[in-house]
Amino acid sequence: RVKKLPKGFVWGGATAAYQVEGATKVDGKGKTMWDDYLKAQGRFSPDPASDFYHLYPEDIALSKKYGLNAIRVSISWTRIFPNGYGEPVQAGVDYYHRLFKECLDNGIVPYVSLHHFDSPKTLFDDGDWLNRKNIDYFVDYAKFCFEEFTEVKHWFTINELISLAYSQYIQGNFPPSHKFDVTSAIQAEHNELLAHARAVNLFKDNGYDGEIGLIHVLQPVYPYPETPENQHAADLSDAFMNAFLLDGTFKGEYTDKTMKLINEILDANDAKLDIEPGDMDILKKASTRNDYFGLNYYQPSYFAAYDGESTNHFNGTGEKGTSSFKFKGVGQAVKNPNIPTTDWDWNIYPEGLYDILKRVSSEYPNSKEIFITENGLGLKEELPEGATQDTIINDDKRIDFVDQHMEAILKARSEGVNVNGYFIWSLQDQFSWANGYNKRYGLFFIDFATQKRYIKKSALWYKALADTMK
Ligand code: BGP
Repeated sequence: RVKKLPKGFVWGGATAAYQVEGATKVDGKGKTMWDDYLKAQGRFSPDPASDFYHLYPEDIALSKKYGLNAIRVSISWTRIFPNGYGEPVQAGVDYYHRLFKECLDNGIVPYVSLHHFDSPKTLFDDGDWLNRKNIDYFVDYAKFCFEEFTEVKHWFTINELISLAYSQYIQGNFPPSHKFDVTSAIQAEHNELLAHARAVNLFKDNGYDGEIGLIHVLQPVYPYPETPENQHAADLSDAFMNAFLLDGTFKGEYTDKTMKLINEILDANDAKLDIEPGDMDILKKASTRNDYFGLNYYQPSYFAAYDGESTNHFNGTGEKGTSSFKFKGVGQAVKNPNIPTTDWDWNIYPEGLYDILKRVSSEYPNSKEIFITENGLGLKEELPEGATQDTIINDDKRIDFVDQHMEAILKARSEGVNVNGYFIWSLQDQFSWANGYNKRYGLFFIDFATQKRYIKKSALWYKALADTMK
């Protein structure tokens, strides 16, 4: 379907430190909020993950070979500051310099996030983003990175503020596993926005060389079936999942329209949001200073009205049809029978990406330039019997998925949306926070037992499209 990439298109693969690095106990690294949590849960371990800490040269060589020109990585805060603050650990600093050098030497531009779901354990125990002290520590850590890693020219502050807040305090599938704690969720969102805004203001005030933005995952919410009541449920969910964060980031205010919906949710849940004097000035100042916007897109949701108590089941095993989500004062997620879903009940709807791109570009012009920083398809995949290093693993479904989403992106682009890059989630197979090792997304297959890399057919497809830019 997609025949050609625009010249100069950023064509990358995405990773996150904790999902790929492994080596969680070496070189003075401090614990994140995940280490003890995963151990107690006993389902899977963050070691060795994709052993990227040691094998990054292999993955970067593959990236080069298969036509990528960029990579998303994140810095693990606790490799540098084991407790989140204090003296930096040289071994951690050195590792990231080596990694960035390897990328640059191979023509792979690193796009670097400072925070991808891996809060330091000490700060997590002290309230994480709910504790405003955390914001100060984050800004100190950001400042250190901006001044130390001057070879990095493309920064993102925080990855997916909503997923973190929502998974920690609503869905309950990230530590500390609270369910429907609406006060904490909305407060965490606001505080993370502040942390982002302060880091951007610092970056611009100090005139560091490079560009900066943040990453939101956006999930358009459609009513199903289309009735006025269901439309209202969809609007409420949209305010909570998308509009609140987009407003805070690119308008520097929560608009009346958004706050009316948010207040309806807060009232229904006896919840409150605490905005301190000066907060909105910080957001306002940063709102025009982002150089670009990282947009992650996987799926839309379909919502219907609901007036009972909150309950949910998170499908973290890939047993199709087991998820449910009913949120008091918002609505319930429903299945649209016309929309295919994955084994993890994620809706497949490429047009949703087109819709959300058009919306961001018209409603949030301060987003300036957009990169799709994650998009991809999680599948259960196995190494075929008797596979050798030459075996190509067939993932036609993934190719079809990415192709359709690229088509949506290029259509939006042809209509004037300033979208200039795409990072597939994920570069190589890695572990999934709440799903473990059987939900694979990579262009490159990893046999986690041997750490051998194998090529998937999608990598060949990726390369063929890369060649159209030549
Ligand atoms: C995003 C995260 C990634 C990644 C991806 C896939 O929310 O930024 O870290 O995990 O989603 O999600 P999952 O692993 O739950 O399938």
